[in-house]
Amino acid sequence: MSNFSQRLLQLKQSYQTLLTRKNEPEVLSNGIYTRYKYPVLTSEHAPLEWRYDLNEKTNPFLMERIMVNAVFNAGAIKFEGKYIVVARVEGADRKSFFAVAESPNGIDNFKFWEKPIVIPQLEEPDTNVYDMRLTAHEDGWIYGIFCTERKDKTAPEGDTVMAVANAGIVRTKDLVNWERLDDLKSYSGQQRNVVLHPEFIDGKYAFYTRPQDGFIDVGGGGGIGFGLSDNMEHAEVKEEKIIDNKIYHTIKEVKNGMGPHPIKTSEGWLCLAHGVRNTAAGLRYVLYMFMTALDDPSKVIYSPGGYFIAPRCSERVGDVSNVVFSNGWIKDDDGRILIYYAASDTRLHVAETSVAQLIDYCKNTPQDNFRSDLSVKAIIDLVEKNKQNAN
Ligand code: M1P
Repeated sequence: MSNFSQRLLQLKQSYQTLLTRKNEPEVLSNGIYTRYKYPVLTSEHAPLEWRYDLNEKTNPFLMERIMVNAVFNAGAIKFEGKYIVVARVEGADRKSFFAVAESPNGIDNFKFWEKPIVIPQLEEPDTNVYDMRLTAHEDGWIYGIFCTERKDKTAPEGDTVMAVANAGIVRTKDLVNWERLDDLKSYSGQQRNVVLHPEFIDGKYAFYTRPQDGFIDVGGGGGIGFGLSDNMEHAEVKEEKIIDNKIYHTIKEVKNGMGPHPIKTSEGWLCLAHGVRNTAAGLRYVLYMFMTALDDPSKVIYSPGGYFIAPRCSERVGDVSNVVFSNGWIKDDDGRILIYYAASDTRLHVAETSVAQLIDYCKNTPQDNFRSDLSVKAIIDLVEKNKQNAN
């Protein structure tokens, strides 16, 4: 057997082993959700055909011709009985793109479809695209709202960093063919972490937004906004009401943003979001939750304090360390919820929970009272309650 053939066999075998590896739940969870041991997608899951020229004549060393750097922040949807994620795949060239991967059970055996998604371009092409949120809207379309990033035309000469972020919009019926619609028009600066609500509100399309003055710094903007648009073809949010603000000395002191679209329950809408604070070691991204009223998704009714998921152990390390981020979750008919969260902008993980657990978490976790002495009081109240129960 030639070196080429032997190497190809080894590559195929190791790829197959990775794709068929069974995932394992953690032994003792916090009762709120159960993490799984292995990431569900990594750069190593990218198909060999994307990375290698498999012809011995044109690639005698069987070199990787196109490297994949990371697979992370994924939108998610249950589609035709399969658990589907639309992952952010980042090449070694730092360009992100979207690719569909499917699994029979949502926790392992994820496999990418043959080719990445082709996003049609507008007059001004996207430089970079990422973080697609999927919404199966009651109008019958599946929408993908993603961040489109372009160089800032107002950047002074020599500034090769300044960029402008906005929400790009595509829609599909089959997850294969995607129609590009106009980017979101809003009047509050730049936008990232824009999410489409699955139902009409007052006959209009409802968007969660995250207005920001600059590309990284939200500046005077920030918070999770809520606004309506008459249509999706030329989506325009004229007014944004901030429904969940960033707050001093909390896990969302610097900025925050909606995760996937909220999940409807009999007691309100379950919302998953990310909060960011600054530290001497850089920004720290965690996930947090809140619930909004069933008849008014812009009204927060429960706001458990602190983070819901924070980066742990190996999750803390990656290209952008100390980050967890989620833009996808799936609710099964039996109430099971799978949360797809990415670790440190590098790989994608899953945690399992249920509607009942998340409602209990949102309703019964003490809220943040913004002072150390009040956090101590919450613990002492719990100790007293436990003492009474023991007597
Ligand atoms: O690097 C962490 C995250 O930073 C951005 O999120 P936000 O706009 O809230 O700061 C996004 O680029 C996201 O993709 C990334 O994971």
